[in-house]
Amino acid sequence: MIFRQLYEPESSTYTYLFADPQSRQAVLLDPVVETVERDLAVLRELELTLACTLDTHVHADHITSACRLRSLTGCKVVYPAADDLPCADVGVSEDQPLHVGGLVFQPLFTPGHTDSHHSYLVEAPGVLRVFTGDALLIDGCGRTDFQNGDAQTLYRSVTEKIFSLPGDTLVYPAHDYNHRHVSSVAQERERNPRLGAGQTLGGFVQIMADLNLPYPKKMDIAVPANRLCGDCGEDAERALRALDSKSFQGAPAGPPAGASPPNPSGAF
Ligand SMILES: N[C@@H](CCC(=O)N[C@@H](CS)C(=O)NCC(=O)O)C(=O)O
Ligand SMILES: [Fe+2]
Repeated sequence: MIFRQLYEPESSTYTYLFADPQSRQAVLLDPVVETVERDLAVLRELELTLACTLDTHVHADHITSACRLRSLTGCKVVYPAADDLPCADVGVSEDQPLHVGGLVFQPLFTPGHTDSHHSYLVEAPGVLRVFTGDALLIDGCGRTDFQNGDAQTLYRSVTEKIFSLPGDTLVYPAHDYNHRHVSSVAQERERNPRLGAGQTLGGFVQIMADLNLPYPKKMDIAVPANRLCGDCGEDAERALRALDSKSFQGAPAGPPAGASPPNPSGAF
C-alpha cells in the first residue's frame, strides 16, 4: 500500500493518502480545501488516480475539499452514511466496508465527538492502522460540546471500539496541535491523559465538562459548508474550471458536484 501523512497547518489537520500500487487507485482521507493543489501535486507525482475522498465526520474547524476534488478529478465523495449528506456519492457504515482497488477501509462507528463520526481501520501486510478522526487524538480526544457530541458516548466509542484493537495497531488522528504524528493503541490505552490508564466513565465526563473551550473560529461557515461536502456552488466550480480546464488526472473533468444520490455499494 502506498501511504502518506499530509498536513494542513492552519487547522492542524492530517490528510491521509492511500493508494493501491497495482491499480494506482487512491483515496484521500479528510482532505482540506486550503491544500487542494498540494494534494493534486502529490497524486500527480505518484502517478495515481483519485478514486474517492473519504471523511471521518462533518468537520467544524475547516472546510473539506471533497466536492472540489470531485469537480477537478471526477472522483467520488464518500461520507459516513449516518451523516445523510445528499452531496455524497457513497455512504459507508460498519457493515459496508469501502473497497478501492485492493484497499479495504473498515468503518468503525465511533460517535461522541459528533453523532455520526466514523474511524477507519486499514490493514496492510504486517501493519494495522486505525484512523481515528477526532474521536481519539494523541494524548487527547475531540471535544464533545457541539454537533450532538456526548462525552459518555465518546468514552464508549474509544474504550470499546478503539482500545479493543490489538495494542500494536497504529493510531493516526485527524489533528495534532503539537507536532505528534502517530501513536499506537497500546500507548493511548496506557497513557492517554483523558481516556487511558483505566480512566472511569465518570472521570472522563468530568474532564470534558470542565474543558470550556472557545468554539472553533470557522465553525459557523465550516459546518454548513461541510454538510454540502465543502460547498461547491456553481460559481466555485466555474472558477475552479477556469483555473485549469484540463483534468488533473488526464481524463475529462468529472460530473457536476452533488448530482448523484448516495450509493451504498461501497465498491469501486
Ligand atoms: N482553535 C481551533 C479549535 C479547533 C477545535 O475545537 N477543534 C475540535 C475538532 S473539530 C476539537 O475537538 N479539538 C480538540 C482540542 O482542541 O483539544 C479553531 O479555532 O479552529
Ligand atoms: Fe471535528
